[in-house]
Amino acid sequence: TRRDTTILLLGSFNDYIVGRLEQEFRLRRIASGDVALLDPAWLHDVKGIASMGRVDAAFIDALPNLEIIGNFGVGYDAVDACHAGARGIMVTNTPDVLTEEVADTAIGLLIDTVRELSRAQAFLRAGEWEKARYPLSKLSLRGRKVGIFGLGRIGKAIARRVEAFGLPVAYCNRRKADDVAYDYYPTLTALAQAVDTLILVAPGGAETSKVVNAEVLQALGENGVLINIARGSLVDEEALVEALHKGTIAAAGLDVFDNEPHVRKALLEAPNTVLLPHIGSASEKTRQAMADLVVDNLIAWFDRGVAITPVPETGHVKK
Ligand code: 8YV
Repeated sequence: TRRDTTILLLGSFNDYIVGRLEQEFRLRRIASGDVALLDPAWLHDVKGIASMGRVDAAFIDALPNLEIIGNFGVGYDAVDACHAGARGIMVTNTPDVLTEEVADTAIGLLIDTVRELSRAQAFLRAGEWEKARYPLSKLSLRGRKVGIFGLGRIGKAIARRVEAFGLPVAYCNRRKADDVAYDYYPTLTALAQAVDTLILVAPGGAETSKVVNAEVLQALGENGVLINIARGSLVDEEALVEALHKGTIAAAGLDVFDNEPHVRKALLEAPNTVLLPHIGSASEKTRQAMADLVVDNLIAWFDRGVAITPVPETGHVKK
């Protein structure tokens, strides 16, 4: 029966998902997708994975009876979905349930970066207001043109918010979207040239690795603001640090980093930045909805032989 099916939990999940999984399955837990952590006594029992971290080809191959990997998050660049697909293993992610939350965070980060809300609060708390007024912010949202790199579900939710702010939107995407009227640019450099505010919402992985390089930052220009709520891997962080120091761009707001949770010192010390610890989807409400979708995918798979939200690379996989 399903309650005798072994699910392997990878990473530090919250109590809610652990509780739900314990109710529905037999659970094994390890800290990460490291083959050395697998116990030969039970690795043959593992039929499903619920994961918050890396699941590479070697790890997939080390589990002979694996059928499904449920990724906690809409971005699944940490899972080798192509390899899973080739091996007939299903991969699911958590789309839709976090779309509006992440879009809210992106807008909050944008406003904070441009109008210096966090820095102004630090000024007040340090008692500085008693002595002087907070300096006028050099930047404003007014008059900006916003470019969105990656016009998927979250990109569109951000675009709708930006439109409501009265700002024009342009985008770059693998293909032109036919359900929006925003200006389309086929390359990131062309988009950066056309706008002064660039919001990154594209998936991580090899295709987008370090696409925001010195050339793109140069194209964004001295009034430029970079916002990243996607993956740190999209940005050449060394080039970004240099661009911030030199004034090649004006400011950056980052929720994601190349080597999380480690944030490179040069970035912590760079001027005009707002840095957040990857909290885009991190409300109790949204994280619970994501957890439910991970568990519901596993239940659907073992009860009915179907996944609710399969990723495209494994859309063909049958139980
Ligand atoms: C992560 C995210 O899932 O959905 C995504 O792609 O980046 C987040 O919601 C979360 O940080 C847990 O790894």
